[in-house]
Amino acid sequence: MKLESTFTYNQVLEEPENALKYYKAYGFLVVENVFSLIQCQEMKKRAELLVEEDKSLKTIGFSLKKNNHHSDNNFLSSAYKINYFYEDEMIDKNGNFMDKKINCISKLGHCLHDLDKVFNQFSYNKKFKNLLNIINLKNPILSQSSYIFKQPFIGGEYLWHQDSTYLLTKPLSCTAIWTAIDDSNENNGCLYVIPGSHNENIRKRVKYVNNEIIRETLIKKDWDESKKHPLCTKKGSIILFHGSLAHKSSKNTSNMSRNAYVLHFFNKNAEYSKDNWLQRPNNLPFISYR
Ligand SMILES: O=C(O)CCC(=O)C(=O)O
Repeated sequence: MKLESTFTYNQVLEEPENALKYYKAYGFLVVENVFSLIQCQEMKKRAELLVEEDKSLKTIGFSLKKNNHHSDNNFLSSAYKINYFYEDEMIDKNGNFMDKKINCISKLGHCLHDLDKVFNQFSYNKKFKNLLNIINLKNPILSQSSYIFKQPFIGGEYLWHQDSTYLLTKPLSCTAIWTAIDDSNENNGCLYVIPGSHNENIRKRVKYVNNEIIRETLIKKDWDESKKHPLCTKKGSIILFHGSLAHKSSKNTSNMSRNAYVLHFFNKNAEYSKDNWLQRPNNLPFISYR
């Protein structure tokens, strides 16, 4: 099956074995027209409203490059809240926003799916359940949601990573669904993947132990840039991918935004690592996917 192949939602349902074959070969699936343009607009408006409602005048920023956002409370408490993460380059040394807040925002995370009524409805939808079922994730639990803005000329780079680095289960089961809220291309920061890398081991582990974020290198090897494959998507499409698949996105160098809504799932029957940074309090347990 050709690497460039994409599927429609109906094709996946009608020929699930083809979709599964593709997923097993490459570690991801691009499924078009999962959401309508109106639904994408609704999510975008909602995310913008949430930013408007954030009354903070200062922030601690969000470093994608240095990865040092892990160590702050804003990050840890986002396991059970909707927190705001801003672009480093849009925050001055005193923590003040250097432009309108909407131009400084990097992302919202990581509990939109359980705390916001609009995102709740889009997150727990039947289509996701069916798609996950086809790739054999039969009892999905939704652990984390991020709304990524990648604003024109500002939205920063995400370095190569595997999502199981952050969301470890035994056996591995972390799976992502990335929804394009805008069209994405190589200029505005589309996702790049290394096809087939889902068969490799996890190279890094980020965990939270004794009140400290620990970053471990398990395999000291860089991802091979020459193997990168861009996934340019139309708004309303999704990219479903394996938690071991290496992926990244570049800075947005265009005048078009590249918003995306990203969900991370794991299998209810797998053991969720007690060392994962994302731990939910007793009064807000993970909800089984309906
Ligand atoms: O949307 C992006 O630019 C990157 C998202 C990503 O890598 C993730 O959520 O794991």
